[in-house]
Amino acid sequence: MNLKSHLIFTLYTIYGILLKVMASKGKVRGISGQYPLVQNVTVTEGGTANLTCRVEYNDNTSLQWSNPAQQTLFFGDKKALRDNRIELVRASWSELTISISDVTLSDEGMYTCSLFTMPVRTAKAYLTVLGVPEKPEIDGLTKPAMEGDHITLTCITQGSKPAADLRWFRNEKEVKGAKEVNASGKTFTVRSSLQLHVDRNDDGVAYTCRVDHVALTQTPQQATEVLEVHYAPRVEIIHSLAVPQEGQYLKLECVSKGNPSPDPVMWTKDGGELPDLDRMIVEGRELTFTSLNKTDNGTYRCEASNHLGTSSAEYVLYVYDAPTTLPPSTTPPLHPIPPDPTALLGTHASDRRVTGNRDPNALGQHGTDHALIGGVVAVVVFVTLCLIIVLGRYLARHKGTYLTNEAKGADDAPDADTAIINAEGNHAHAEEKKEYFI
Ligand SMILES: *[C@@H]1O[C@H](CO)[C@@H](O)[C@H](O)[C@H]1NC(C)=O
Ligand SMILES: *[C@@H]1O[C@H](CO)[C@@H](O)[C@H](O)[C@H]1NC(C)=O
Ligand SMILES: *[C@@H]1O[C@H](CO)[C@@H](O)[C@H](O)[C@H]1NC(C)=O
Ligand SMILES: *[C@@H]1O[C@H](CO)[C@@H](O)[C@H](O)[C@H]1NC(C)=O
Ligand SMILES: *[C@@H]1O[C@H](CO)[C@@H](O)[C@H](O)[C@H]1NC(C)=O
Ligand SMILES: CC(=O)N[C@H]1CO[C@H](CO)[C@@H](O)[C@@H]1O
Repeated sequence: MNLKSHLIFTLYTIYGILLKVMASKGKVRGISGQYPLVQNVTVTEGGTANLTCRVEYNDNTSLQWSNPAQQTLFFGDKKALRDNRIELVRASWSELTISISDVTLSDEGMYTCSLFTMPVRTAKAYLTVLGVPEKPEIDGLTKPAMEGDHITLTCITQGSKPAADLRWFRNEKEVKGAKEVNASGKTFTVRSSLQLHVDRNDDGVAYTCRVDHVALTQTPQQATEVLEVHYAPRVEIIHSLAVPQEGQYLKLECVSKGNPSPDPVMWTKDGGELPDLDRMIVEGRELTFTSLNKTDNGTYRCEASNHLGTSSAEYVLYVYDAPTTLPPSTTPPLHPIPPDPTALLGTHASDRRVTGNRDPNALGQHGTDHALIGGVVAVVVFVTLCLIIVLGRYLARHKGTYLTNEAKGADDAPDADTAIINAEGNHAHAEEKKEYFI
């Protein structure tokens, strides 16, 4: 054996191995790539579904689509089933795509793509059809409802697949309902109920039932009902003056709420008819006094009713002296309720702030007046203390003139006393005491 023949043998061996490898590679590739590939499809009822079958490496072997009932739909580019909804989209050596339009729930199922190699290779694609929920309906509303009624609103939507979700909104704000799902054939009937104990606050309130579902991409389906609630009236009197004085103009308004609206309202004085219709004018819900007279004091009552009931409100009028006779501090207090000038000024100030207060004498406002007086008193006390300190220092420096200063101090004493008495909080008493001191 020589080297040459050895070399040639080796080369041939390597060449042979390479050929084998290349051949096997080609073979593996051809077999492994030659199978159909499909994907599951989801489509909304009434829509169009595309079924695509692909083969990566194909030696012109035919492809076929068949339906869940094993009927052949397309064999290559040849239509096999008479159904106008089924059409060919694309047929090539590597792809077979068909489309089903106007899809119904009965089209749902497993579709098969077959590649006619030996043996036949198949791939299965599941076509899911979504059922579109119908527009919801609200049941159980009594119109009008009476205050205190227990009512159950029920919202129903049919035809959803999968089962839809129902949500309730009370004037846009979500409230919780009780959901119940019932299967009917391939679709679902969904029910949601809302129990209400109706009161006057529900009058005019909108209850909306909304359907949430995958098949509703843009506009959600919804239904809305507006509650009408009948309730007995409730009245109150609003007055234009906190401290009515003789000669003034006074307006009393009978504000009534009720459904149906209670109309008209009735005014009485001390349980009888209004005595002086020249000065007491009734217009709609208002009673106006053109010029108050002391003889007008008494209890005024307004009453309103509808078929559900009657309600009334009362206002006690006490006419004070005219403001022109506003007495100076010299007037001695004669009445049990003295027309004290400071008290009058105080209530006047609060009058402007609380026009429309229900309390005729505005007693509730005394708190703020006390706070004001307290503040003033605090300032006075502070200033007085400062003066005492300054005075004390002054006295300490000028010990020589101590006696005369003591006399001066005695002079100042009543002022400081009154200031302290003021601090106690009773102005009228302070003034009385001042009078006694003098
Ligand atoms: C189906 O395929 C056709 C052609 O490729 C395309 O125009 C259509 O939009 C497809 N439809 C769907 C639902 O994918
Ligand atoms: C498939 O068939 C067509 C003619 O029908 C031919 O032109 C093409 O080369 C073939 N392809 C393969 C991969 O055999
Ligand atoms: C396709 O749908 C079927 C049936 O619902 C399921 O078993 C399979 O896993 C799905 N395949 C893919 C790729 O989602
Ligand atoms: C389905 O609805 C019927 C009446 O419509 C009812 O009697 C039944 O209880 C419901 N079933 C379920 C499971 O909710
Ligand atoms: C109040 O009425 C009485 C009798 O009706 C009358 O004499 C008097 O002048 C009236 N006072 C005012 C301020 O109108
Ligand atoms: C109802 C009421 O307050 N009546 C009074 C009206 O005023 C006179 C005196 O001006 C009183 O005697 C009444 O009691």
